[in-house]
Amino acid sequence: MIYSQQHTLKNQNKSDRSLPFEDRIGAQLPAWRNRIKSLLDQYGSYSIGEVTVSKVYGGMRGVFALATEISHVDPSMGLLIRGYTIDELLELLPKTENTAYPLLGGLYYLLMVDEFPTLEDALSVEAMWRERQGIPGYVIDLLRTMPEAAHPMTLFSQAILAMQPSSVAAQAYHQGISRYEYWRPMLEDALNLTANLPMIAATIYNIKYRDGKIIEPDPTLDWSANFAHMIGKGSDGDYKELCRLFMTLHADQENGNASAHTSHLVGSTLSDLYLSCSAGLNALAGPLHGLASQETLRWLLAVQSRYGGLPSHEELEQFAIETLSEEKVIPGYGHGVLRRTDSRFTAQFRFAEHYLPEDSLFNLVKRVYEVMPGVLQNTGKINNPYPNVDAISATLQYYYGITQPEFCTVLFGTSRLLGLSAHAVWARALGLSIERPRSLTTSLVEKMVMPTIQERSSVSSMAYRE
Ligand code: NMX
Ligand code: MLT
Repeated sequence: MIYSQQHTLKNQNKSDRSLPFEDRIGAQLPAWRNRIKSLLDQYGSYSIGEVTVSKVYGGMRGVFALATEISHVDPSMGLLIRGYTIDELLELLPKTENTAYPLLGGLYYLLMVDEFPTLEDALSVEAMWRERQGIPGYVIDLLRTMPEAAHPMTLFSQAILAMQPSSVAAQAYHQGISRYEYWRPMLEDALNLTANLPMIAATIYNIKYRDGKIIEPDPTLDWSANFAHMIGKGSDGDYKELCRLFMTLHADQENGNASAHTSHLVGSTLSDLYLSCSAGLNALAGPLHGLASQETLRWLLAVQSRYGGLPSHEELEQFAIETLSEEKVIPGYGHGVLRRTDSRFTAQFRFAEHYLPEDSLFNLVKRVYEVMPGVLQNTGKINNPYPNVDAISATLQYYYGITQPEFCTVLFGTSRLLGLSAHAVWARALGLSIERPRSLTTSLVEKMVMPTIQERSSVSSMAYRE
């Protein structure tokens, strides 16, 4: 335990354990609202960063523009969920007997309630999910009508959008609920939606790659392992462990990454959770974001096919240089915030060393890790030449028979919606504002940075006129 030593498990008894799940969140809100209000009252006009011209044109990289209590990405420590590192989460989150990886019910409890879960808490979330299982038949019919060429991420986003008519929050809003109470029906939607994510993912998999038959969830299995069961892999104990690990690692990544930010933006208009989560998935489906897991696997398979096995270091370097010379990115490498190897990569690497040390694709992943940082460093422009979560995730899935590269992002999204839904509930609980930054034309930017003093002040006042 490194980071969270100061507060490890101390908040395990923060709220009254006899309170229902919703009230454990509700009990914390007055203090949170006061804390943020007094911060704004006293320090609202303090600057905590600078917006430069390169940041405006450079995807707002490095601009602190969002606040969330749920998670934070530290450039060297990596992801911290409620202050806990990936390794701490893997070690400390509750597990059931004979499993080495966490129950996702426990992680969702931590994301939502901000208290470190006991086994009982984790099991209570798993039980709430179990009670809410079931996707409407018309959603399955809709997925079946889609053409074979439809990407599984398109189906995933569509399925969630199609479930929107059942939004409890949308209905409550139309009946006139207070803005400050809106988080309660949002939480209801969050539980209903997240309960069904493994089933939605498995249904997509079964329609696209198996015989189309739907397998009902097994009530004796946990949320992650049920995905394995519903795609016909229920008897593969090691794959169920991988599902638990995968779902733990991909569940959240603060609020500024493209899918979280998209989902947050949509939710800030008071759109319901189905609308904002579907939008978030559309951002995750981009190759610079979650689709990189698919792209990595395709890249690794192309290397294998070129060299008929494990290439030498020199061959691999050559292949990478070719990819770069075609003005493509090396998928699975680089990051907008991290400046070290992603802790989520390392956790999956450890799993592979234990469960599939001889696998040829894993050995290629290893070799890429030896070669790629140097190659990328030599480009002279990359800020982080190390692997991210996607550099290995699809390789592990492939080993267990998920051989369709494009499906891996659906698994990423299945897990990530746990985080996005928790952010959405808390954003409404804290009454965060609708997002509405300003934009400028290049002429205005030029005038702002290259004018005489007199011109500059008139342009600034024009640009900032409300
Ligand atoms: N391969 C080739 N070039 C790269 C790579 C890479 N893996 N990563 C960054 N660069 C380039 C980048 O395109 C930019 O070039 P230019 O100035 O010509 O536009 C330059 O290096 C500086 O970029 P950075 O500031 O290091 O990275 P940035 O924050 O802009 O982008 C990523 C972050 C993740 C989008 C970028 O590293 C990338 O495209 N990686 C490959 C795709 C990938 O693995 N994405 C998954 C990220 C994790 N996830 O799951 O979402
Ligand atoms: C993520 O997990 O969302 C990725 O690492 C992307 C990011 O953080 O920018």
